[in-house]
Amino acid sequence: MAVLFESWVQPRFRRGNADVDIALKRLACFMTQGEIVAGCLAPHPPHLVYAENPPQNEPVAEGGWEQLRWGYERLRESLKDVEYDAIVLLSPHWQTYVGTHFLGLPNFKSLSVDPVFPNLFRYHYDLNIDVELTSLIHDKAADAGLAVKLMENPDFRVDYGTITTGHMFNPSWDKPLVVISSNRSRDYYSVEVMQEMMIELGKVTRQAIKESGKKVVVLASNSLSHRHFTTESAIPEDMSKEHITSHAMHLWDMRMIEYFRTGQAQRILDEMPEFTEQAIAESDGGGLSWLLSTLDTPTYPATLHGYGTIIGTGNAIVEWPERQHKEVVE
Ligand code: 2X7
Ligand code: FE2
Repeated sequence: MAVLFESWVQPRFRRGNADVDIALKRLACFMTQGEIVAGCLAPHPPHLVYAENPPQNEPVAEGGWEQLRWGYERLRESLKDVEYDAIVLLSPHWQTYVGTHFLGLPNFKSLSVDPVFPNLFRYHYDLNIDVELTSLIHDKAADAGLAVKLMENPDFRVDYGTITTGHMFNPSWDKPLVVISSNRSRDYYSVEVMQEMMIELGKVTRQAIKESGKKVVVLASNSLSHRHFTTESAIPEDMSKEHITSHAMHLWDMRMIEYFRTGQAQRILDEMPEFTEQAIAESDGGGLSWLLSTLDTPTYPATLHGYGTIIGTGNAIVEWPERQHKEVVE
């Protein structure tokens, strides 16, 4: 398309001027290149959906976890006037041990039940997939030497991490998704190996989005510190029982948030092994490393929309407004 645009416009305006030539090339690229409009950390404890009482979820709650739900409200508000075509999401609860998988059919519809909290989350979902963008990312990842697979079983049950983040980010479900599994390379190898693979996956995701010509939001669906309480209170939404599991977990969460808010993504990547191991963090699924890589390791400050604990785990809702930090295309 860029080539077509250039061939149409050049004879009309060019007149042998090199500056005009370069300007036209840039314009042609901007017209056709896809972009990431925002990258977000968008955690998925099912408690958030439970507390919202949407019609799709069977259990009924008396509210709860408002700090985080208001955080999601602020994130949605921040993006309400931003145009985009698709949401690309990596969930740590779709766990694949041989490579990275992608939902590969146009639609998935069924009931998603949280195996640990079936009392809170029984959600009837009906979600659409951007198969074109999925295939582009999948093929690029394969070309880069990553093990990948398209999930084309129509009866496949989508995990609650994908559904919760999908619902809290966009309750109307009116945008197609690209859903990426969490390759458990951390379990077989180490945080370092996992992160190397996720950084590569992030790079090819960014490249594929640019080539697609689409505007996209990328979401890493994970908590920060991830040590749960071992028992649930009689009323799950009783907020007098909710707090971080330990001071050490709090310190790790605040350290990560400080890096988010001061544009220190490289430091997060550098400290990922210690963070993941000491805070039992849900970054073990690779989502956070992948997200930062899709954003080209940002040096600008992210916006913290909310922080709160859920059954003792630490959760931050964070937005990197990538649309305000576009690189100049040569
Ligand atoms: O998946 C989760 C989670 N990440 C954190 C807290 C509670 C439940 O589920
Ligand atoms: Fe989780």
